[in-house]
Amino acid sequence: MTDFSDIAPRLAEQAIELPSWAFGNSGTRFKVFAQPGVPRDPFEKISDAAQVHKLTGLAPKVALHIPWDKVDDFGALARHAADEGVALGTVNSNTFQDDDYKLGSVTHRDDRIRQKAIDHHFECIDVMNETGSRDLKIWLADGTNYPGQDDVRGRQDRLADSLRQIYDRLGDDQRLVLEYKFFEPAFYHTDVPDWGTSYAQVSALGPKAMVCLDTGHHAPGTNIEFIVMQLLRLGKLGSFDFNSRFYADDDLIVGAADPFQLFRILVEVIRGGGYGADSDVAFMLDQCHNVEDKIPGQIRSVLNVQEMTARALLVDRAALDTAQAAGDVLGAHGILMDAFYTDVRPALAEWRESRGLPADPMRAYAESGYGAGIAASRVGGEQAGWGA
Ligand code: PSV
Ligand code: MN
Ligand code: MN
Repeated sequence: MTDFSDIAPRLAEQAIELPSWAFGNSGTRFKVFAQPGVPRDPFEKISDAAQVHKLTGLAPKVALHIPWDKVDDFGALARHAADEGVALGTVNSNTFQDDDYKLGSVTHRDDRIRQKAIDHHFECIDVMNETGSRDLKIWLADGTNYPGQDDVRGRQDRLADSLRQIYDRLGDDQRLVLEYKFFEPAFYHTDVPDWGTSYAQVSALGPKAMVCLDTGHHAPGTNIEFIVMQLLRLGKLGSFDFNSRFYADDDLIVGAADPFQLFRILVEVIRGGGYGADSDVAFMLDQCHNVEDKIPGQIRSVLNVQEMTARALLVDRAALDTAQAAGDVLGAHGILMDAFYTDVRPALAEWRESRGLPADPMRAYAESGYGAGIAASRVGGEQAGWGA
């Protein structure tokens, strides 16, 4: 099997973007549990996210959500991020918390409402111009609840037209990533339900439009790594939203529900050239920490991705190719499983120490006193946006 020392340099190429909303209060439609010390504004969210990077070296960027993270001066927010040792990343639009969008946003039949949704994306691009962000991430709540409620073909055509207008506003170095989700909040049909629809829409737009794959947005049993392979093969995998699901869009800690699935996904990412400094695929988390502490929840998450990345890098590709070519079914399977079952945690702890990072970032955070400090100094933290 491949030796850890062979893959160590490649681990330094890992960068995982954190969602600003992971640091605010969140919950379900049943209850939002307020936690002491949650950020009172976007500046404090960035400061919390920076702790994750400081202790792991894995999370150099923070994604924003507009209008949740709207500030008067985005240049000042970007400078604050730089002072904290991180940068601002993907800008997420929001067309799902306004009464006007009850029946749709960029797919709406009413030109006024559709234009309002398009204008919101223009505003997001203005923010990107100020923050230096590359990616505009579009997740749409658009869909219907009942067969016959609306003409799904017409909605798809309006979606294409709206995306075209948004795409045409992008700068040369900016991208649009279109996220799909098979249901919720719409329950009969969703306007971008699957990778095929997202792929069809972004392909029509051009090279700066890509697909965003959120691991929690698939039906149970879906072979997500196959989708990863296909999108990489087609050159259209723009970004990941990583999280875990047991049932629906649970937004739990990545790698908690099914570490083997995360491993399989990362094997295909590496196989397809989606990992590392030469790749444009953005690794993001899209999670909420409803009942656990948020900063350590994010630390655990990036460590989980790192552990599975290390195991995926350990796959002996040459031996695997040989076994596959020979039709050695169990041999090939065994080579993959050898890598998966390798406990990389001690080697990763040493690797961290060799780079001046704490061997155990979870423990280092607990001992840092940061959590107690923010609990004492911040009163009246803000709602992250979910479950209000
Ligand atoms: C809603 O499903 C969602 O979780 C999407 O995954 C988005 O990426 C996220 O919200 C933030 O808008
Ligand atoms: Mn998502
Ligand atoms: Mn989601």
